[in-house]
This record gives sequence, structure tokens and C-alpha cells, in this order.
Amino acid sequence: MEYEQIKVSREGGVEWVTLARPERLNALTARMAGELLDAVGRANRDPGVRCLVVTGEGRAFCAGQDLKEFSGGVPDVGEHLRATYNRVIPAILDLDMPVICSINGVAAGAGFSLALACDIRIASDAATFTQAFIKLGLVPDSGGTYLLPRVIGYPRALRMSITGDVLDARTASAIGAVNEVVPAALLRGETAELAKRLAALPTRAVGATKNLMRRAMAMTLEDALEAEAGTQREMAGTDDFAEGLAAFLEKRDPAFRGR
Ligand code: T3D
Repeated sequence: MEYEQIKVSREGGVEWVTLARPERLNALTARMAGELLDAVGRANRDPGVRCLVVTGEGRAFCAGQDLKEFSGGVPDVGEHLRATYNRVIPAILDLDMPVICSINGVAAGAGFSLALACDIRIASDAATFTQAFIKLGLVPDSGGTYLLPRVIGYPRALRMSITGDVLDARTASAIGAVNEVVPAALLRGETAELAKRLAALPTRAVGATKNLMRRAMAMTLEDALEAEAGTQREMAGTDDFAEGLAAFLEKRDPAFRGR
């Protein structure tokens, strides 16, 4: 697939996916959602990719759905969501590798949900966050009702969602919506450094940890313990476990290959 609204580049084991409609604050279109889905799928199939970074070009991360796409008439919004963001969000959550969202500016509406679907959020001090939906008379979508309460807790998530308040990066960090905040000029470098570190981890164990933890949210303790036992058995058969164990016994740093 030819990409028109995103850019994809590789740095070592790190795949960078950049939303690239800066004149519209990287607002999402059906085309962009399709390209994102394709890029995520490609990354997942490529054993050379061990970490994915999602970021935006220009001054915004993502202003949510492109509202100008609807100027000629609003489509069946439910069908539109099912065909677009409802496919992209699970694809990111299910990726068997760490996903960093490098938030360079405003993250609004579905753009905020996109950030929430990533595993680690690192934000520029110029970034802002808003559940913009309510200002249009809409409800949070693209996983906003599911992800935000899990990330910042129900009371804060509900308040953000029904007020549409805009949070600055420091406040977002203080309530756990982002993992860290860095000066805007350092965002790219700090993200690249973190991504490189994550890409050197035993990728299968990282993916399995994500999978277990997500599923455990809806499990009993007994089921979670059983799921851990089954997955640990699988991990103990990987090359990376053999390498990790050998490195420990030989008192050296491990060189994981993600297998
Ligand atoms: O079926 C479905 O898909 C429904 C799903 C909906 C999911 C959603 O995401 S709903 C929420 C959609 N997003 C919003 O409501 C946010 C709208 N944008 C804003 O509130 C503000 O633009 C921002 C707070 C994001 C940033 O404000 P500011 O002052 O920094 O920038 P600006 O001047 O408002 O915007 C700059 C340009 O980007 C401007 O273009 P123009 O008029 O100068 O040519 C603006 O219209 C454009 N832009 C910003 N957001 C969007 C957009 N164009 C299209 N769609 C946008 N969402």
C-alpha cells in the first residue's frame, strides 16, 4: 500500500510511524486509518521490527477525526467507526512489541484515544490533551471509554470526558495520562533513546507480558495465575530465555534477538 497520509521509517529495530497531515493538525481520515492499520500489520509481520513509535508531524500529534471530511454530509458514524478506528485501536493494543506514542502536540478526541492505545506515552511539554468529543455532542470513541478510565481512573476519566477540559502536559503526567514529559526540543531524541532500549529487550516476552496483563484485567486471580504458568512455559522455550539465563550465569549483559 502506498502511504499518502502517514510516513514510515526504520531506525535499527525501531519503526517510526508519523501522522503526516500537519496542515490539519494530523486529523484522522478513513484513508489515514487504513494506512495506519496497514503499517501496524506490516510491523507485526516483520521480525526485524522490535519497537513501534507513533508520532505526528508539525505542531500537533492528532486532532481526532477530520471534521472537514464530514462537511458534505455526515456518514453513518457507527459504520465509519467500525470500518476505521475500531480496527486500528485493537491492532495497536495487540502488537507483540512495545509501542511508544511520542506526543509532540495536541492530542484530541480519537487522537487522544490513539495515544492511549500505545504502551508508553512520552510527551513534549507543549502537548495538550482533550476528550474533545463532548464539545461536538458526541461520546468518547476509538476506545476512549475503555482505555482512559484504565489509565487515569474512572473519576478523572469521566470528568475529562464530560467537560472536554484541556490538560497541559504537566497535568497529564501528574495524573498518569502520560509516562513522562520532556522539553519539546528533546522529544525526538528521548523517544529514540527509549525506543532503542525497548527494541533490545526480549521482544516475545514483552509481547506476552502485554497480552497477559491486558487479559488479566478481566480475569480472576486463579485464571491469571494459570495464564501466567502457560505463557511462562512457552517463554522458557525461547532463545532469549536461554540467552538471558546464560548471560546471568556468565555474569555478562544478555544480547536478546527477539526470538
Ligand atoms: O465517525 C467518526 O469518525 C466520528 C468520530 C469522531 C472521533 C473524534 O475524534 S471527534 C473529535 C474531533 N476533534 C475535535 O473536535 C478537535 C477539533 N479541533 C480543535 O478543537 C482545535 O483545532 C484543537 C484544540 C485541536 C487545536 O486548536 P488550535 O487553536 O491549536 O488550532 P486551530 O486553529 O483550531 O486548528 C488549526 C487548523 O487545523 C485549522 O485549519 P484552518 O481552519 O486554519 O484551515 C483547523 O480547522 C484544523 N483542524 C483542527 N482540528 C481539526 C481540523 N480540521 C479538521 N478536523 C479536525 N479535527
